Amino acid sequence: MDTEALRERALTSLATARDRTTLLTSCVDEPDLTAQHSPLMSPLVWDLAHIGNQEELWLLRAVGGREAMRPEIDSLYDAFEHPRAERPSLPLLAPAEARTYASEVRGRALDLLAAADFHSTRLTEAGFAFGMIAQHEQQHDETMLITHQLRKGPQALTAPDPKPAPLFTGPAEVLVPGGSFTMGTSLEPWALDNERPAHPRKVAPFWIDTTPVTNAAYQGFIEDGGYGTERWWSPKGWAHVRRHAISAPLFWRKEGGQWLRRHFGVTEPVPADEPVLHVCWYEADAYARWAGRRLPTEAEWEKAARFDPTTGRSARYPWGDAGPGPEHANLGQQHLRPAPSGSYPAGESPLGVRQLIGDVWEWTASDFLPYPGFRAFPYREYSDVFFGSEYKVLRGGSFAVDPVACRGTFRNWDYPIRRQIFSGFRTARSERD
Ligand code: AVJ
Ligand code: FE
Repeated sequence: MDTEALRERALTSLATARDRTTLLTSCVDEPDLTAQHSPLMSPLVWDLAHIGNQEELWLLRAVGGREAMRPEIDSLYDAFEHPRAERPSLPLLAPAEARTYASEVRGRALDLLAAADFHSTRLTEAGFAFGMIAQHEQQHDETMLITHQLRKGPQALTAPDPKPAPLFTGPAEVLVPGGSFTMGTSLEPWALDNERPAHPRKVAPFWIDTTPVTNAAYQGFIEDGGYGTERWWSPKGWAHVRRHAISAPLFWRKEGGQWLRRHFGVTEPVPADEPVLHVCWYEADAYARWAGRRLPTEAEWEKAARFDPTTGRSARYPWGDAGPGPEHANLGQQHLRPAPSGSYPAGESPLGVRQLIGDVWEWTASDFLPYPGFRAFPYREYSDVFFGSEYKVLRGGSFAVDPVACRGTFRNWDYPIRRQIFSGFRTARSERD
């Protein structure tokens, strides 16, 4: 993309993010914005001002060289100074002030964008800082959508359901050839530090599910006594589900022999053909073992998503290099749920794997680790401080992820106990098993 196309993309990406932020923070009343709906989450009004504060830090101050607008609020919105559970007791900006602050920052950021030199520094090269800030806002929009899902009370958000897709009748799994492929990227202009650099990675041949594991399949595990059978679980997973008496995905309950779930304020029968949602890594890992399979490694997932055996190269997305359209993937909160497993034929990979992008984040077997040659940029607190064995990698994005923050190389991570996130999974097996 040339400079003016990137500038245009930055402008529309920032505007799309702000429209979504506005939607998520205007569909509930003021007490709902300042309340903490779960100790796992910030009050929505914290996310709102934090979005503005990060934009001020990176665009106005780092790129523009401006003075702090309100230096006294920086520490309130520093995610590392105050854990989420503490945030409601801070002297946060009230909703109206937070909105004004974020929109003043935005006005100045757009002035900068119009004049920014996209070649002068690493931060502005190809518009990176603007793309990073649009992705940051969209990531917090997903976080706010999780807060909405956790919130008690009547439905505040609506969206049309995904179009019903013809029943998927293809094979249940596909064989991905072994050998080296290119993992990560050095070319994608707005790829974040942990996706870089591109490097060769060798993977042994493996089979991977063509579609994400469905609620119906997951119910098979439950009805077979999966939650009560120690041998399906890792030792830590077993201890966790015992200790917290976990016996189904988050938000599920059984009533009169039927599984129901609470979904954005509405109780509904668990939809049999949708990808399972709101499971933790331990549950995904146990299900896979019960099914005689395992979770794919992160490298396997990326090879399945990007490797084209006819060209031998890694594409940006499963369907090729073109950006996601509504025919490819369920992204951007266009719908408030994943589409049935087997949807999006136009988004399948060259080997025929479906829904790798969008619908549900997919747990992988892998810890969150840096690629060889990793360099923290522009700040260590984005990725670097999280590397290690505490976090598991999720790939592919959910229905709540905007296209600007989603690609075949994009990496997400969370604790293996987390399940308020829009997480599901698919399974794999080694060729020789
Ligand atoms: C990449 C989703 C794990 O929300 O903690 C937002 C993204 N980083 N602000 C998170 C992020 C800083 C991050 N995740
Ligand atoms: Fe943040």
